[in-house]
Amino acid sequence: MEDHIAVDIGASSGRLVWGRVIDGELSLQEIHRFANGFTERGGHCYWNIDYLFGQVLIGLQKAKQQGITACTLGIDTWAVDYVLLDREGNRLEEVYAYRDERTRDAVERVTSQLSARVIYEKTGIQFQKFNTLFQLSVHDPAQLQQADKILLVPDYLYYLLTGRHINEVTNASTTQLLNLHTQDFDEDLLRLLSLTRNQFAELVQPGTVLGPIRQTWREKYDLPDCEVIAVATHDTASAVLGVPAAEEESFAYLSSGTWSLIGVETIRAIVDEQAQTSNFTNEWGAFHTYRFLKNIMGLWLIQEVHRSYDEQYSFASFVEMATPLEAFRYYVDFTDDRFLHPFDMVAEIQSYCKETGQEIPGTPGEIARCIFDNLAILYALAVKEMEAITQAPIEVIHIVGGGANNELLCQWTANVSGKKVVAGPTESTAMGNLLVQMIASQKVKDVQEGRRLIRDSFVGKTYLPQDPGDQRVWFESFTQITKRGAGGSR
Ligand code: LFR
Repeated sequence: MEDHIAVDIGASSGRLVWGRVIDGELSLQEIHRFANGFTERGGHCYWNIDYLFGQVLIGLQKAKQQGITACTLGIDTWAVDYVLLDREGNRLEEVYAYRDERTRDAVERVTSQLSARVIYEKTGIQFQKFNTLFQLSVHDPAQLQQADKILLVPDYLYYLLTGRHINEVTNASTTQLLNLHTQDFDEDLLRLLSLTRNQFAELVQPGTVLGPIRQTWREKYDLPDCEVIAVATHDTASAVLGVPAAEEESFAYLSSGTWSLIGVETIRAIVDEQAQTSNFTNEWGAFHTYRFLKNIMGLWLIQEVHRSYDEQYSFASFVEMATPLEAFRYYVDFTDDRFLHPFDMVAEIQSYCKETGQEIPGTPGEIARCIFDNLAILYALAVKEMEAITQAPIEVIHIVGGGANNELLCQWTANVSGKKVVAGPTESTAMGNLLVQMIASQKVKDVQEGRRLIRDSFVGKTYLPQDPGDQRVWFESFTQITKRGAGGSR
């Protein structure tokens, strides 16, 4: 099959992208784009999963209208959020969004039953209160007992489309329930949640062919003839596949979207104490790799600031306003949970500066500058930590995703880290999704060949470190003011 469609749904928007190889280059065309976001009801945050599935069907209809009659299809979304199904395949509950406050104390409660060290050695996953492990630990136990199957969001969309139950591994690893040694769900963690292995589905690898779309959808809507393939269904796993790095390059990636995921690709998980205290995670990647990475707050900060200012300023104008301003006037630890879902992001940043005895950023430009400077410093610290833990120097940071368009952030990431930065492609997630489809349908041999195809298809922008000023002072001030221990507070 020559045509491939990537369904890529992030926390703030989703898209269907049509990919083909034309004259040795990967050509992408967006077929359909839609908004996403969680809504708050009765003090909780939920995704509108029926709407999202409806948008997938609309996108596929449009694909047919644009002349795609047969194609392969893959789906990726954000991680950790789950759907409970009864025996008949009906959803038992709305889908909680990971920023919901219900897991406030869940990490403490779970780790008082099984130590953090033991959980980390088993799973290699960074402790974040929204991981599925913690979400399930506060879910209504009676309802959990009723669940015949527990699927993550892309697994559920695949189920609706094809009728097959799967737990695809890249996303399943973010549950913090997979055991690195057995490569399956961990029995102790399941017991702790009073769940059984058969409440989850078969673990499948990216590249697994799931078959056609259900007859009912094909009859009801005029859809292309799709061969549905489980891709790297965690968007970050797909984004990292889409990094245009060469095999010999010693690189870090920064997948910059709602979150900033900065890390390296490894063959083995690293679960020593340094990795744990530095709060690194080992998410499972496609083709038996791991993403040794750190999950840092991302452009969600600026999206929320945009909301605080009643959506008066565009994203580009935040960058424009921030660019001429002096760097590092404010130090903020944006990994602090207080920035996960504050009522008003601008007010939260201002209170943080006040509480830490700093000047208070007042204008939209100052707020944006404060965000970009501190993200750059967090990235640079993560790179230093990774170099220390893996004992391997990093030559270049590939920034992919929406943040690759932010020239200020790219340049200052280079300045503060002292590393070369290569920015782009912004659509690396869709590209990574498409690559797995192409590998599964034997159009592309392997990831290296796929990354070469991406390099041949688009031009990245290089940022070299400019005279950065006094880096040492920034690092010291950051550490002193934010009282951030080695590796971060989360
Ligand atoms: C990025 C992402 C991150 C994950 C967060 C929550 O979109 O998938 O990798 O930690 O969203 O699911």
